[in-house]
Amino acid sequence: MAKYKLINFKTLGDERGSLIAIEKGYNAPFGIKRVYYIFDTKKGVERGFHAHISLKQIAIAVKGSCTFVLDNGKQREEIQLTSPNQGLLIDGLIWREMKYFSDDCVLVVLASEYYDESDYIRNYDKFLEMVKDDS
Ligand code: T46
Repeated sequence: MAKYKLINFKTLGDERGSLIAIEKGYNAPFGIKRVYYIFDTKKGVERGFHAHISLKQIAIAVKGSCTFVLDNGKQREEIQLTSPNQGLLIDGLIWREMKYFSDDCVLVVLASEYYDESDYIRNYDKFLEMVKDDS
C-alpha cells in the first residue's frame, strides 16, 4: 500500500547547538542502505517526475526549504519541507515532483535500497496504470 507521511524528529540540543539522530526502528521504519543529497539547485528547477516501485525514502531539508508534490494517482498534495527536524517518508507507488528549492537548500535523502534504475517509473501514464493494478 503506497503512502507518505511527515515524521517529526526529536532535536537533541544543549548550549552547543542541535543534533538529530535517525535510527532504524526508532524514527526510521527501514534500514538505510544509501544516502544522497541534492544541493546548489538552480533557480526555477523542478526535479523528480517519477515514482518508485518498492523503494522507501525519507527526505529532509537539512538546510533551506523545498516543496514536494506527491501524487497517489487520485490526488495531488504539496508538502513544504522547511526544517531539519522534519522528514518526509515516501513508501511505495507515489509520483513525486520537487520544486521551489531555496538557494541554500540541502535536501538529504535516506533510502532503503541501493540505486537501481529499474525501480523507477518515469512515465506518468505507466504510473497511473500501475496504481490502478495495485488498488
Ligand atoms: C527520488 C527523488 C526525491 C545515481 O547515480 N545514484 C543515486 O543514488 C541517485 C539518487 C541518482 N543517481 C543518478 C541518476 C541520474 O543520472 O543521478 C542523476 C540524477 O538523478 P535523478 O534525475 O533521478 O534525480 P531527481 O532529483 O529527479 O530524483 C532523486 C532520486 O533519484 C529519486 O529516487 O525519489 O530524488
